[in-house]
Amino acid sequence: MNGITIALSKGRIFEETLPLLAAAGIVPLEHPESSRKLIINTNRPDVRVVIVRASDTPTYVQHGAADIGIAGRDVLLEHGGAGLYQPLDLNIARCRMCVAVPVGFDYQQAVRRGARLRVATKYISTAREHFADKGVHVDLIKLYGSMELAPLVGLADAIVDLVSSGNTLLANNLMVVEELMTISSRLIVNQAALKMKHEILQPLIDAFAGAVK
Ligand code: PRT
Ligand code: MG
Repeated sequence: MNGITIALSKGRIFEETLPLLAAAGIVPLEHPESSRKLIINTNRPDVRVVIVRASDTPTYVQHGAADIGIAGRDVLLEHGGAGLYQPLDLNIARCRMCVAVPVGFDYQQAVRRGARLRVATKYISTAREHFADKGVHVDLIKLYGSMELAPLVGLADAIVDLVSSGNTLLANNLMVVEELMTISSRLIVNQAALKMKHEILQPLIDAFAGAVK
């Protein structure tokens, strides 16, 4: 394609990216929730948007199937970031990555005792590194979603998950016992595309930079 392809996930990232795109003069012609289309044209004939799963965004950009994309720091840490240029923290889709346990579970005591914790998470690499740094022995259990359920049914002692309002933890009688990091979404750019399509991409990156809150 002569123009550029932007990879976005639907939901919070798509919604929070709309104002940034608008600042760059780009308006998608359809909404992914209502149209169900995976390739969405914009008001600019040289710019299109592809709708991908949030955790797949870095893969599309790494392989050049999309020139540019927006992905959470959580997703980028798990992906590793190979082949990606990450020029901007867009400060959108903000949350915190936390360790949470059932209310009443004495996490500090379990850690002090040197007990082997069973931790369920989607974020295996990030969790492994976190507990290794603390010298805590863990058995990591990979899940793809609804981590909050795992401690409630005895699959795990703790979870590593994202928390924004805290309502999901509250509704499931869980509480945060540790914060690993704050999370926001970053602009990611295919390194080859940045050179080949510099004339289209650089003004877009500049417009995004100017619009970041
Ligand atoms: O939903 P899907 O399985 O397709 O993928 P996804 O969950 O990775 O995508 P999406 O669109 O839900 O999230 C995209 C990105 O948004 C993530 O990669 C994060 O960087 C960011 N983000 C910001 C969040 C949240 N806030 C968030 N609260 N991603 C997920 N959550 C979930 C969290 O996992 C937990 O289940 O929301 C729940 C907690 O929310 P509160 O408000 O109850 O605390
Ligand atoms: Mg989700």
